[in-house]
This record gives sequence, structure tokens and C-alpha cells, in this order.
Amino acid sequence: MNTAELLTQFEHEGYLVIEDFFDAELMAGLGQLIRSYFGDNPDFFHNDEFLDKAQTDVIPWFPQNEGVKAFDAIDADPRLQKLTTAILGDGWASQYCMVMFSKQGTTGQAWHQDCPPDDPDVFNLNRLVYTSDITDEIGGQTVVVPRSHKAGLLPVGDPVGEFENQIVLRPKQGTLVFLHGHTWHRVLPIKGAYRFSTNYRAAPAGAPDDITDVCVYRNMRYQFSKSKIVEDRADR
Ligand SMILES: O=C(O)CCC(=O)C(=O)O
Ligand SMILES: [Fe+2]
Repeated sequence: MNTAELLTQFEHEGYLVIEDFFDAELMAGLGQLIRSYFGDNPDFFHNDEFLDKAQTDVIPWFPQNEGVKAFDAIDADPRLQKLTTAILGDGWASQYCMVMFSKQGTTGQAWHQDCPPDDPDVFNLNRLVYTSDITDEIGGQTVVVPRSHKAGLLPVGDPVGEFENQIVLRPKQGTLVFLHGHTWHRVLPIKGAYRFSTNYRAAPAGAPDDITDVCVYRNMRYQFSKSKIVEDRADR
């Protein structure tokens, strides 16, 4: 692992994909825990206004908050910690581990920035872990716009339209994806039985704990803690 090279790539592109980072056995175990938690047909979590307007169908689970220890092995990985320190600097903090589950036939996630890019230096870091392969047959591919972490605010427009320079990622079992919180990204519709990823979010020293409370979509800013649209961008 060449940390300096990976850091340069992340800073330039706003994301980083490292295949075969986590071993298959660990991934299979976590995948099994996630599937048994959600079962066959979990209820939607967000309210109808969010589901309609955000075009984002994810059901979150915070396993560590429920004392499920198996997920700690990822946080504790010294290679992950080293890369995180390279990107965020000393004193970064791990925020939470969130599994995001999407059901068959749902829209995935519309374009968004996890936190507003109002201050370019204040951002969250997504450390995404995939316990099984994401394929074109299953859908749910992660799409990013390279270098958009330096392009400011996600432009107003079609929440699920295409950007000319977008790149489709198909993470495999054990792939680690680093994603800058200002990078424009989305998840494509789910064709298979279900799709999920697990995100170990982190933030640099001094970033507010609620840095990801307001998410920027192409048609609104949404505040999760209040389940409220805080800015309507559609009619700009
Ligand atoms: O599940 C993914 O691939 C991306 C999820 C995402 O947008 C996020 O964790 O902020
Ligand atoms: Fe996101």
C-alpha cells in the first residue's frame, strides 16, 4: 500500500477505490449479519416527503449503536486508520458506522453531497465497505463525478440525470471506497433482491459532529435531524 500515492489520487479525484482491501471471510460474516437484521422486506424508514422528493430509498442501520461488535474490526484496521490519517490529518474522529439497505425495484440514491460544500475545508469522509459484489445485474452501482469535490455546489437539475463525466463504480466484495463528502455522487436503481453498503464515516479534527445532518440534493437541502427540507432549490 503506497499511502502517498493513494493520498495524491484521493486529493485529485475526490474518491479512491481499493479492491481486495478486506478479506472475504470478514466480509461474508458482516454480510450475513446485515441480511439477517433486515430480513426479507424491511419497512421504509424515511417519510413520504423525503422518499418522493429525494428519490433516495435507503433504510439505515447503526449496528455499533446496538452493541454489535463484529463491525468494530473494520474501524480497528491499522491500514484503514493510516489512510484515514493521511487524508484527514491527525485528530480525526470516527463518527458512526451506518449500513444503508435498499430494496429491489427502488431508485437507489439521487445525486447528492453528504454535507454542504460552503466551506471547502470542512467535509466528512465516507469510508465505504462492500461485503458482496455490486454488479450490473444487481444494480446499485455507485456513481461519482471525478474532481467534483472542488467544483462547489451540486448544480440544480434532474435529481437522477446523468453528468457527462460521471464514472460508474462496481465495487466487489472486500472493496474499500473513500469518498469525499463534497464529491457529487449517487447510487443507481436496484434490480436484484436488495443492495447494501456499510459506511464508516469520519471527519477531520474540529468538524462539527452533525456535519452530515444537512445533505445537498439537486432539488433541495434536507436536514435529517428535523426531517425537513431546509432549502427548496427546484425553482431557482
Ligand atoms: O452506498 C454507496 O455506494 C454510497 C452511499 C452514500 O452515498 C454515502 O454513504 O454517503
Ligand atoms: Fe452519500
